[in-house]
Amino acid sequence: MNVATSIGKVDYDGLIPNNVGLGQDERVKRALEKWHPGYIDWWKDMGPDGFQESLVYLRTAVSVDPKGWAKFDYVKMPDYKWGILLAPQAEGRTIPFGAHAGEPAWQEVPGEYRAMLRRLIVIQGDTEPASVEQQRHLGKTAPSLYDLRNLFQVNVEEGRHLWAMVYLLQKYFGTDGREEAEALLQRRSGDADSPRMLGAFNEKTPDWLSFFMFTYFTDRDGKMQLEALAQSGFDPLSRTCRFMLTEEAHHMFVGETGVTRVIQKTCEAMKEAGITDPYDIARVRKLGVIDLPTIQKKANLHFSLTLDLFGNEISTNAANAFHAGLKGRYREHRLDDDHRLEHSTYPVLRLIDGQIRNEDAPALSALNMRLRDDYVNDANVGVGRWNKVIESFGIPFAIKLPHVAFNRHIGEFSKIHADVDGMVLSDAGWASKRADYLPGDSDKEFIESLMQPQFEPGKFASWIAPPKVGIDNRPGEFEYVKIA
Ligand code: BYC
Repeated sequence: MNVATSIGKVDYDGLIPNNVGLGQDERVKRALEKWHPGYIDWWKDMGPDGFQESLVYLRTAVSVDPKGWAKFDYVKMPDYKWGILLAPQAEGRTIPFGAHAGEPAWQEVPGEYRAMLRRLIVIQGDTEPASVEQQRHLGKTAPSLYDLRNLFQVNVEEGRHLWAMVYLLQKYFGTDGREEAEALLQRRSGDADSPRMLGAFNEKTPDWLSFFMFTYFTDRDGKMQLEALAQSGFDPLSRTCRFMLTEEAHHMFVGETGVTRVIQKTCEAMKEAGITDPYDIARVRKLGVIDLPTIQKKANLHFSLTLDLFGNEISTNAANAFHAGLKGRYREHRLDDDHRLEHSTYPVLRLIDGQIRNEDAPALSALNMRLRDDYVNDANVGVGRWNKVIESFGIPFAIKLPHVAFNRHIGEFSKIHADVDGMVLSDAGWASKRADYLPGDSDKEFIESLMQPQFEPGKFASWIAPPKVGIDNRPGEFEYVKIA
């Protein structure tokens, strides 16, 4: 049997479902089995708070066939089958970019790039448990069983994505890979001594609107970074990321439709009450829905936090990773250039003499920016769909993504304050306007007051509309979580 056909088959019998032939790889199998109890301990300590005995209607990946890879059933979360699944190996695949473009893709770690590759895998791995930690308390205030189930689906799949990275560390990086795998279970989101590696993953996800914004904006960074890593010349990483992207799509769906449903409910309530001014915030809030300006503030916050995840505007790390053939561009294969970029430039927004201006930079150094630009375009598509909902109610309001210089903590613009249109502000100017742009204490208190659980099948909290269709086509009153 050739590798390409055997790889589609998932071995479900052992402790760790997989399509990587773990049964024949005693060393890695033992390493993962040793790591497993620590993972379960982490899940119980830092995964969803409560609900561990509840039966949750979850999808589990049972194949990597794009037409039918998931099976839906009731599962207790700690019994979820966190498997290791790689997309099928493409026969004859070559390295798509960089100095090694055109050479056969690596099946083993290229020695000269070992440290760089390990760092990329560790950073990617670190975000997965971090997001579960950030969301662990949300179950208690879920606006419906449908949403509760979606939260848990996202959580178990982020857990599986951790497994995906840990597999690569254990299989390809020996002792230091094992140490990194352990450390991934030790760091904690927001911990003063041992925080998660990237800024946005140490922030709080305090309420469900934040959860939807996070899955819309931050999971979309996940999509972009995974797309870039899916191009990797290191074939096992490419194949791992390609399958992760299949799951990631649902997470962004949860975010996009979540925000849509919040907007829908607000607009419906405003219409019913005859409120036409979206800035009549006190009256809108009395209806038990979230006013549109507050939704905009949450979008400003989560979008700007997520932009920080693209790193510095000018990055030698990014240039080196591309040159080495480890991390490509978004949809590298569709781009029509030499895929080496040694002589090309790319326009980058920079801070020049206190002004925000475009400047051409060497394309290799500007790769973080290129990915960020692709991200902003992608993020704008769903925002357009949110605005269609508002428009359909005739309410004069549109959600708008803030300027990339707004509220930044990494890169060029971390040195300045800018408003949502990219106008540079003095410290005093920022201090006086901040509350217009970002959620303040009273916004947080109001949202928190709405976060009351609604666990009756088919019912929804006051501030969110039901979804258009159920998960796995289940009817409205379906009991997505049997709470124990
Ligand atoms: N916070 O050269 P630079 C996801 C550090 S999300 C803290 O510009 P580079 C998910 C940087 O590490 C996707 N530190 O960095 C979503 C470097 O430090 P060293 C996650 C930061 O490497 C939702 C220094 O500053 N995957 O999957 O070009 C739920 C110089 O920076 C930050 C990846 O990110 C920051 N934000 O770019 C669940 C892919 N930014 O090495 C999951 C892998 C930069 O000098 N990671 N620094 O000590 C990468 O490709 C890159 O490391 C980054 C940074 C894009 C993150």
